[in-house]
Amino acid sequence: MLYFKTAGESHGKCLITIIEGFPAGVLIDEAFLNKEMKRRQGGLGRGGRMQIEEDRVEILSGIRNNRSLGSPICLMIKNSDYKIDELPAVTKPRPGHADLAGAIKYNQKDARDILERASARETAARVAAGALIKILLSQFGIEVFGYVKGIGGINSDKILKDLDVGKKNREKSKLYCIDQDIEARIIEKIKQTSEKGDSLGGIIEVIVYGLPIGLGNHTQWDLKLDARLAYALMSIQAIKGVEFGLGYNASNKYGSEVHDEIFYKKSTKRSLLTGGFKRHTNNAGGIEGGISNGEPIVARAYMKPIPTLKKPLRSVDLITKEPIEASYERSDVCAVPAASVVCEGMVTFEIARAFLEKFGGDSLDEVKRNYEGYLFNM
Ligand code: EPS
Repeated sequence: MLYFKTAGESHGKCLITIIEGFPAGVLIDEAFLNKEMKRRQGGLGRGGRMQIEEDRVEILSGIRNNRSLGSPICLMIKNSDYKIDELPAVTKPRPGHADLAGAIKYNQKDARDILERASARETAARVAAGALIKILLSQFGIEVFGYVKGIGGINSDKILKDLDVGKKNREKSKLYCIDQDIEARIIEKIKQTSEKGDSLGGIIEVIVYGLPIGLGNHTQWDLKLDARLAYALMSIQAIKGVEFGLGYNASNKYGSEVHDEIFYKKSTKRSLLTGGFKRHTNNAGGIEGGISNGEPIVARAYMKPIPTLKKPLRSVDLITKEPIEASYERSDVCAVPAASVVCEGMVTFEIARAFLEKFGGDSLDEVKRNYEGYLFNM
């Protein structure tokens, strides 16, 4: 079974990712891994830490001569800002962060022991895993594309129709948006928010292209693909909600307005994936009954504003129990663009997990045989 775990603290020596269940024989492009790491470091609104770091992946195991061995893959990202033992205690918990709940749970008076691991720095390790797994999915024509749909309430209603155009627009954008019409307003809002010492959240959309009908499973609650993707996305720091397709909005409409009618046309390349069945709308976001239905999967994650505020909120000192302002060191004003790369990585992982459950094998060739045997040869 495909799985990964991460280890490492924000200001510790390094971050580690161990990936298990990755098939043998996949050619790994190290430069691609580092390109993805760089993307996570970017985007307008990031704070001082990203000027210190240059996140690079070092492959410690599981790959030989650029090919996966089928054994556990260990990836390491060194922290330039390695100073964990010298850092001062944090006794002024930040509302919205893990500081208070974690300190109480672990019986600590210093929330540093909690925040070092709770920090979104950990997402660098997830992006490394996601990048590696993207290479595997690309062997099957599956692409995962994440972008920023909105920040601070300025949201795009543009629907992505052409992936290549989307990629070009995202590449040009400081915010990883695909809609230039909202960019200037968001940039201004980030500037004003920074001056006010505040922070901003936003909305991220992740779309998965090229999936066949049949990933996930309706037979058990924890096998449903939408539930699993929601879990993967909700596990990301600061993500507070997830929806698919029409999402929350479906609850306000008639059934006849929501459900995607079924049509049939065999001929296109897509028939291989769907057996010729197709939809003209995708309100379901590519999943029905917990199973992929052959349409692109469209997931949206809602991110809250980062809790570390230059103009801090009220808090209580963990030791004196006196009222005090929450702690502030430095922070991002807005990390939504970076989080879009993390969302992409987590969706990639969960899709690949479901893919390998259905078509898995020890080597890439075996997975390919299993997959090709399933496709609708029309
Ligand atoms: C992050 C590194 C952190 C923060 C941010 C994400 O670095 P530092 O705490 O040294 O400034 O910039 O973490 C948080 C938003 C958080 O709440 O902990 C990174 O690498 O992405």
